[in-house]
Amino acid sequence: RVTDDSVTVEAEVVALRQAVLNKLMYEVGGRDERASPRDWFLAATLAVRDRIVDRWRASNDEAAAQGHKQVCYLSMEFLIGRLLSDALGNLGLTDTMRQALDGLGVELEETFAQEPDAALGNGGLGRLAACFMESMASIGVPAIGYGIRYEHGLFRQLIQDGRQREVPEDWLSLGNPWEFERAGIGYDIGFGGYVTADGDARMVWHPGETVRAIAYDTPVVGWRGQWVNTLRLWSARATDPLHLDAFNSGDHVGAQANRVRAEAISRVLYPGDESAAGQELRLRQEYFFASASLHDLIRRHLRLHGDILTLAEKTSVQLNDTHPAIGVAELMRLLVDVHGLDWEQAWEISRATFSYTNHTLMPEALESWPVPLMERLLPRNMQIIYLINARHLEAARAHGATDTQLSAISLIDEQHGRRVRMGHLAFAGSHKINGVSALHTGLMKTTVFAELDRALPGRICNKTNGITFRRWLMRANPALTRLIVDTIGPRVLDDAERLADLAPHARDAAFQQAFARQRRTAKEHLAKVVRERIGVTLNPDALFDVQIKRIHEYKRQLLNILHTVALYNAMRARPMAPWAPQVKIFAGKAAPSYHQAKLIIRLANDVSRVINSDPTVRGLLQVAFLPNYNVTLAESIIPAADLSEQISTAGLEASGTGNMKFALNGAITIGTLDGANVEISERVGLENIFIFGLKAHQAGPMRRDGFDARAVVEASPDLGAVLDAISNGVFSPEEPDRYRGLVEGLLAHDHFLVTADFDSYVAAQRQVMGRWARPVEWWRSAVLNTANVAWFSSDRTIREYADEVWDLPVR
Ligand code: DL6
Repeated sequence: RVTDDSVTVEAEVVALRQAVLNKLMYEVGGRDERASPRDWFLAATLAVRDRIVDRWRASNDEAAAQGHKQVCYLSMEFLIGRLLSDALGNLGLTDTMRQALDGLGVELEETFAQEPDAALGNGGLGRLAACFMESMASIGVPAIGYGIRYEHGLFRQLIQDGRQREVPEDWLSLGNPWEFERAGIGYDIGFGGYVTADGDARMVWHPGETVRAIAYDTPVVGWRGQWVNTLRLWSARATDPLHLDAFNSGDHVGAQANRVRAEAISRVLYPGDESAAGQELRLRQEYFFASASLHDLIRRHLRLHGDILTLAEKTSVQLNDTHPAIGVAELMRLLVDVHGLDWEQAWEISRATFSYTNHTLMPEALESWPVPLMERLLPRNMQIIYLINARHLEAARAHGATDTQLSAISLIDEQHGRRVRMGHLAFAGSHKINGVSALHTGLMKTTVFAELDRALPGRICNKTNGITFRRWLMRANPALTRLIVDTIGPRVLDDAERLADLAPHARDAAFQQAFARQRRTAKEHLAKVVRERIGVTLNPDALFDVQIKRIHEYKRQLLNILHTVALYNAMRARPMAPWAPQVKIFAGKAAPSYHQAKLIIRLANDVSRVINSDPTVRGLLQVAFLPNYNVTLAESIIPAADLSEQISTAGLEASGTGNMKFALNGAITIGTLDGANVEISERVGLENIFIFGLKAHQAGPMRRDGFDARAVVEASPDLGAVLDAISNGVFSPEEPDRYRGLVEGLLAHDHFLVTADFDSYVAAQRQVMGRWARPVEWWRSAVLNTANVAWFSSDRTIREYADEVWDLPVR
């Protein structure tokens, strides 16, 4: 039997090697003796893609034959990262490919490293969409993810003189071997123009401009390759690309103006929206992809089921945040104006089809569009929004709503120059609205959506986020995965709940040592990455304290920096005390126009420069800010982290998903009771997490009413000393006033309660070091984190959506 297996494995290796060579020769056009690493990556990917295509087809055929309901996941962002190792892992072909390439003198890891990190998203929301796509394929939910094929994803971050500089990211510049261009699948999307009523009072929109949406499909292969879904991204093309007359008469640039304008839609993720033109482009992007996706899903539905009236029975459309919310008005337009349904019928189908996920309650992040812009760009959609609103307000009035309540639930905000509230539109047009953690969902009901919840009760539900363990444990941390499988058996690979079987091993000295050894190896690997990137040599025996995420004031990287400075002061004051070595690691990008966040990046870099070059703390404290945080970098950092910083102002982080990735990999969290930290603490136990700070019900009123930050600082000498040092230029001697404004701002309006939580945070950090000094306790807690977070698998989250939101049986 052993012989049979080895023969089969060898045959697979030979077959895959031949497939790679064929791809290299016939598709990449290279010769093996001269092929570059990039050529090998292309050839390997194309060979793997072939193995996915048959299953892809089979999944599509089966879904069609069985008449399965399909989920359409509409998201402006899919932060998918690299795909080759994911696909090989899910197909069970990693070792086969390794051997196939070995025989050609090519290294698998180097081949992986050639793949650009597809950053078609900013952060949590986009990464969640990617995890969900993988989970839907893994548990066999027929799904299509719809988004935009941005030519330039999230900018590449350079750190120059301690400052963030943005340069364009270029993931498509050398081609994308994963995608299939579907030249035959395209829709003309209209903008502008005017609306007329034809004879029988049907409305006809005459757009002033049309842009063609062309589909590009990427297969998303699930665990063990059993099901394959599609990620369909739209690219914009001009319907009228060249004005030949203008070109021939010498205006070579002007002749292409249409093309440039049309193609700008899929040029960049998040065009700067400080200018009116930038805002308009963003709205064009939203409508472009929502409309193209709805055209596409209706076409599919009619092809398979023939009757538009059954749309909601066969299709669920999930709106990932408000970015695709214009789809609510667009589906009504298509049903009423194009397919001739009456309003009530169309509204019922539409509401049964849509559901909406909210990812933030921060007022500045709640999308709204000026009515005049909507009227100009999408005149028919704007009419429809008014009609939806009129009925919506009328129904509430009939149920006794007061004027104040009506103005709170109106789809039009009249207070800020008449704007369409996209969250309200999504809410009114969906049968289910979900938050992404229990705390966040509770806050939705009591804050932003309180009146809507009263007017349209029973729609809000919670779906706590999750992460795919295939990527964030098995692929990112193969050594820990091996240890887990060796300890509790391979069933855990298919059933995350089995992780609980690790709990009895948490006290086992041998297991703890193996766990710690694995961590040590991951830290050595990260130290190498850090040395290569920023030239700092980290001490792998130190505690690695990590905060990696978008830079935002509410996420409070500043609090972490203040603690770093406090620690630095304390170490300098008593250098001979028995300090355990610590490394503070930061990474994250700031939005290009977010000046305060960029200043925080600069401060982290200035602090790092001063501390890393101070001989008094050499070997005790190091600080590293790693540039260009992305999914790939996260995969190197997370397995190496001892301490996971989840320290947002309570009530402001909707969920977080980094917190889950760290806990799964055995890092211990230091965090506030915010977002999913609350549920993590319930599962891992309060003794295995370091919770500090104000709770949401305390922080909310303090933020609203203000508090005396100066008094807080006066009562905390350590904090006072830290702020003085920063304010007086200790970390910016070349420009001593660089951070004076930042500190003064903190004292005048500490909106994110940094000073208020400082002492409590420092006390929690002290507890961390106390536990670190007792390794048996530390590793016990670490193991119990891994053992107790199975519930945060995105497979569980997707099952909940399937069951409670999409009404879709999971096979
Ligand atoms: O739900 C995914 C993710 C949450 O985990 C984060 O807590 C939340 O900040 C993030 N939100 C966004 C941007 N929201 N908007 N708009 O990425 O969503």
